Amino acid sequence: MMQKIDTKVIVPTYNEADNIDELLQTILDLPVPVGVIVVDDNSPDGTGEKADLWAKKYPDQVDVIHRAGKLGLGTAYIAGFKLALTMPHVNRVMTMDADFSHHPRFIPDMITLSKRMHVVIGSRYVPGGGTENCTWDRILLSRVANLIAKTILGLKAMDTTAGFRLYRREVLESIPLDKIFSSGYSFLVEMLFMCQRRGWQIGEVPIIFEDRRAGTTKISREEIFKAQYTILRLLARRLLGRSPRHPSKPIVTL
Ligand SMILES: Nc1nc2c(ncn2[C@@H]2O[C@H](COP(=O)(O)OP(=O)(O)OP(=O)(O)O)[C@@H](O)[C@H]2O)c(=O)[nH]1
Ligand SMILES: [Mg+2]
Repeated sequence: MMQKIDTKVIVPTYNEADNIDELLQTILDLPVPVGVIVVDDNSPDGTGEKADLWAKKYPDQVDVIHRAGKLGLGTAYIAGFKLALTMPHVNRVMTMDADFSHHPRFIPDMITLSKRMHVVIGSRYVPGGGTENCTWDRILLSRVANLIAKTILGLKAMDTTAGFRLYRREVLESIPLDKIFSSGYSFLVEMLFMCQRRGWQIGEVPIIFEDRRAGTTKISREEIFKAQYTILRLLARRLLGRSPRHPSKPIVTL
């Protein structure tokens, strides 16, 4: 009998047709039982239809959410979280990019650490982690965004903008998903901010982040501008808001 799938990986996609088949194959081949929820925003390149074929072939492991158009990374995660939480035996929900920047080979380590930690980050900035083949401007963007999130918002994790994450069910259930303001990339910082304020234990697993294998970037100037706004908004909340519900807990690295 097949092991019950207790981990779902949410993969938001927009024009990832060149990556999606290999990605799903690699995830389903992992030695741990994980399922996938693809959240596709009506990609013009047919990513959604490709994902549908996988869902048809592996109905227990693969689900696809189709949205009408490009509605943003943050809201795609939320749609995936909501579906995952309707599945009773799912007790961990992960997020990762479709472009192999986040390699599925790190998933088992992240699941292992989730036995002790509520939130696990696939992290570039802990010993053993790093980036490969990335251009200097991408590295700089990531470093600056990370430094800002850490200093201005007091986030304690080393990699605060990583989209490769694991949340235990109780974490997602503690967060008012509909009240998250950011719709795009800054969702990641906002989500981590909410996890830390609720006192959830946050751990990091080193990963090597590689530049996307195929396809093109979806980060725009508008996203960067919106992210700056999110940081200011969260800073206001940090300064004016209620104290955290739980005292903060230590960060542990695998
Ligand atoms: N559903 C959905 N997915 C999105 C949207 N924007 C980005 N994505 C997906 O989110 C993931 C991260 O986007 P990327 O463009 O790879 O962003 P990045 O990794 O920061 O930048 P590059 O790798 O340089 O392109 C990828 O799987 C994208 O296909 C969106 O609006 N909707
Ligand atoms: Mg990418």
